[in-house]
Amino acid sequence: MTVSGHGEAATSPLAASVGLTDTDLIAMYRTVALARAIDERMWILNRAGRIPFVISGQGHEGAQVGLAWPLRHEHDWIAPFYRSIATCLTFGMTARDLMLAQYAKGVDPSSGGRQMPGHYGHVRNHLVSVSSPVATQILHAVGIALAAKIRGLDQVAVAIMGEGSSNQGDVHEALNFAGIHKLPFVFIVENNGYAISVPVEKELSVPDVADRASGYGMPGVVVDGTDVLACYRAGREAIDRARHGEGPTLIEAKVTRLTAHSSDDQQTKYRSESDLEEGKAHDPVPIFRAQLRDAGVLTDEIEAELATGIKALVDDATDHAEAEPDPDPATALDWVYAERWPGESVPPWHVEGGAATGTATDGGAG
Ligand SMILES: Cc1ncc(C[n+]2csc(CCOP(=O)(O)OP(=O)(O)O)c2C)c(N)n1
Ligand SMILES: [Mg+2]
Repeated sequence: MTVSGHGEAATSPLAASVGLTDTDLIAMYRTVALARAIDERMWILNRAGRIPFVISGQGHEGAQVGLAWPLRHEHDWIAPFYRSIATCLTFGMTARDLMLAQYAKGVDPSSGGRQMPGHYGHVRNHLVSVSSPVATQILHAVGIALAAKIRGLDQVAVAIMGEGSSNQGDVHEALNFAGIHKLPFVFIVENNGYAISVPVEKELSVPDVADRASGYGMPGVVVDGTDVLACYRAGREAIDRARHGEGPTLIEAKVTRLTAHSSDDQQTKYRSESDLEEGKAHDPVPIFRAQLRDAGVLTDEIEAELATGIKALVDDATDHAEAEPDPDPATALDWVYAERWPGESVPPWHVEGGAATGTATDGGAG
């Protein structure tokens, strides 16, 4: 089978164990690997002085792809956070979309260059624009879940953040409300053991964020964030529960942060050599790759085809973003507040009549 052989539905025992086909598993791996390649390119561009700031998803990609995979595209909703590169790819954003945001170009679909770097969003793909004050997105997502329930839309809303952010007061209010009203909502915490330089022992008084779920009357699930298929199973179960009116779930994925907090941080100041080495053993990319090779799903031929395709996509996204014009400075204050749009004019970034247009997805279940 080749990557392009989508017509074939070969099913290895590994794929069958999660109710997917080998084609699905290869598409998942491709999204994980594409997210990593885009992320690595961003760091190079930052060091080369081309983009001002990188906040990385490296180490989180496996959990992000597995957990978001069962959602319905352009139907369900995600309120992501700044590390959600692989989540955004899984849910329909393209390499070009992400790179346009990094370069803050006029046609950047996240915000037309108005947002902070890493604050992705996409109208057509139902990705809510990231808010800089951490955890505020959970209230947006719970509000969407409430609206979906009232309107009978069969939609599920997901909020995603780190474990440090999950200590904010907004989270208590949101989970309490979602639990009381049995909303179609899933709360995903990507626990990477740090909130910038603060280690998890100084963030939580309990071993797991998921321990708190019972206080809100919902299941709390801990999942190994390096195990893409375990994340897929946990995500599917929670999303099915939410869609069938059984209420919200809290999923905590244990991940590792392979980079500094951001390109403005130096993590060797507060992390030991052994901590950093240990992190590399929890890198989801080689772990998923080895699992798929052992299962006979990934072959040399497929890997070579994937690698060529991913490099071409990242090169294309970089060249495209480099070539696009910056936003017109005269419009800097336009479309920031609601007074002009949708009432008077429409932002020029991939939006037509309130629904974004855009290109075919690079990642995700398609
Ligand atoms: C309300 C608020 N307080 C502080 C910050 C500064 N800040 C940005 S990211 C971050 C750490 C968040 O840690 P965590 O939630 O564990 O996510 P991680 O970055 O580790 O993925 C902090 C404190 C902020 N953006 N908003
Ligand atoms: Mg963290």
